[in-house]
Amino acid sequence: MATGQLFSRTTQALFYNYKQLPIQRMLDFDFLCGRETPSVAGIINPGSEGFQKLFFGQEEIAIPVHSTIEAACAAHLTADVFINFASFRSAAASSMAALKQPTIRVVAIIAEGVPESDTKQLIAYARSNNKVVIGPATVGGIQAGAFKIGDTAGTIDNIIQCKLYRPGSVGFVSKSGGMSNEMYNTIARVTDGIYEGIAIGGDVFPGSTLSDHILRFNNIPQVKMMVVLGELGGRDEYSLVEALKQGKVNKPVVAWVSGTCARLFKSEVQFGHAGAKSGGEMESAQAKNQALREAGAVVPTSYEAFEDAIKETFEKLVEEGKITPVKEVKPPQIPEDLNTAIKSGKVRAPTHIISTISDDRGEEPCYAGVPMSSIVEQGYGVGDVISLLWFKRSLPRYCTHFIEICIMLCADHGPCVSGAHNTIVTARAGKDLVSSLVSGLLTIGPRFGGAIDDAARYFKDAYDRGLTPYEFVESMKKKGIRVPGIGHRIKRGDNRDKRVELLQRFARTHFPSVKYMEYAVQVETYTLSKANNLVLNVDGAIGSLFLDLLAGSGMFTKPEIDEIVEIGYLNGLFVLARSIGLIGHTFDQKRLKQPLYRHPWEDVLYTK
Ligand code: Q5B
Repeated sequence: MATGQLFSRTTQALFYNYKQLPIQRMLDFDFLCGRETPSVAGIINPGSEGFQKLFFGQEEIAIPVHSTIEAACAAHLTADVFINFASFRSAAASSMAALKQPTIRVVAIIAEGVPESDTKQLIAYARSNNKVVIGPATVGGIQAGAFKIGDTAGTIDNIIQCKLYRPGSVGFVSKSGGMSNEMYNTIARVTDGIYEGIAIGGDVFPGSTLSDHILRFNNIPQVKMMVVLGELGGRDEYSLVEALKQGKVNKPVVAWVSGTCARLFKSEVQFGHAGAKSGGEMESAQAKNQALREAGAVVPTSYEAFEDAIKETFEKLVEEGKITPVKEVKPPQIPEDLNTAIKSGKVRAPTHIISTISDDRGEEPCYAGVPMSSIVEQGYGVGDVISLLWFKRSLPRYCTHFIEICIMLCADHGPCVSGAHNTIVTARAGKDLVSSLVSGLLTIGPRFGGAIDDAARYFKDAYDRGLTPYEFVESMKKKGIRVPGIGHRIKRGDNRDKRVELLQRFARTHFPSVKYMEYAVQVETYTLSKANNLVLNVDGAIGSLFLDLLAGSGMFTKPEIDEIVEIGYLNGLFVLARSIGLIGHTFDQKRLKQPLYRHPWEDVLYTK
């Protein structure tokens, strides 16, 4: 890099603390300038690692995220600028850590309020190690068409207006970041634009000074003239006065120190920046302007005349042939963010998900249009919530009560059933709640608990087609299919399942019709005549009774019932219910501190 140059079109930075907007603005600026590589090589987000997706033009790129400065520097050896978006509390420590990295050359500190003693240490370390600090309390800086720090120069529209996407001939340095935006605009209007602009920050002790940058600009061949915007307070401008007097600056300098109005106040005034306060006479804007004027800088009589002074200086350099104004180039258009474009009504985008059961966008979530507050205030139960979220309607109380009974009766059936056994073994293997739960749930299927849907399908089909129980069971036998909902490992004709009896009793009392259930009972009578274990089981009872609920409640059309049966909603009742028990078994095992389960050899038939 040429002497004096801080940045180039290949400069890459490490960005400390993930701030989506300034990083995206840097990348948008890169795209506008036609950079080939993104100017942000990596992000340091203490405590997290991975990648952050951002846009580079139209493409999405993944920028590595590192948890420490050391790791980031080791991973990105050519990234020599450190942009520090840490808070004022941690900015000094992280800046010092960055300065100590051999790969880091420039540190920009954005935070305002960094303790002055800390800043002094940073300055001392940077100077003795030939490094540059910009800030604290700065927006940063920009090399037009090459590299931009964070939010410098504001929005893309402003950057385009200020022609910062390509280099001009003016080196600009100011204390204020806000005013630098204003000046980029002014300079773009009356010259061929900025080559480089730096806001040194408004603290009493800036990491680098106005004169540091002016002397640097003086060494950059592309910079033909310099513009300085100082402010009252402090003595920084006098080092520039000295440099001018000593002939260290041989390019025209147009300068203005703002804050001349301070004299209108009777007492000392503190302006926005920590360093901008009317101190003694030497620190006044008037005195500094006069000193700069006497040292050879072009200093207008007022801020209003600043623009003309810049214009005249530029035009003179053009006349003298010292500046050949740069040719205008048309910057590429930055693709607009989808969200912004949608908000402004410019584009429409297809959604990727369609959902009809709940909505969490309003003041309170709604289940099938019913707000949470109504659910609570009107005393809805789990059955009502299920009817809203599964069936998208409020079912009559006897229906939701029936659903709740199903949930309660199927919540558990002891530790020996397939699901509970799996859960217990998993919990004893030291696995967590979710693993233990799902290992039990995964056993639910055609033999265990998951026969409700098939029971409903086959009973409905047989009943609707008018098959006698004999014809139905025998046709199933011919097809080699066990009748879903029939048979149990421990229940028998003379030891019926109490749960089945309870469900039947409830339905006979409350349901308008129990025709499917009665059909299932007739099927059971027939199967029991074949074998004593072929009872109507809990799956068969729920399957057939749910058909009665669907058909008898008057809440569902025939096609809706067909769809519910076809899709298979009803195993959901067993899954939901048994989750309660499986969770209980997990806690039970953990509470009992049960060791790893190993099945006993004696219980295995080893054979060849
Ligand atoms: N046979 C449930 O069988 C079971 C037959 C059949 C025609 C049938 C069996 C079956 C259909 C699926 C079903 C839900 C596997 C059950 C539940 C939840 C639970 C569990 C708990 C809880 C039991 C002996 C003879 C054989 C078979 C014949 C059996 N079932 N014929 N249709 N449905 N049912 N599942 O006792 O001639 O000797 O070859 O698949 O509805 O899971 O508490 O434990 O809450 O946790 O092992 O209640 O019925 O009888 O296989 O030795 O068969 O009966 O063909 O005839 P078993 P197997 P054959 S409720």
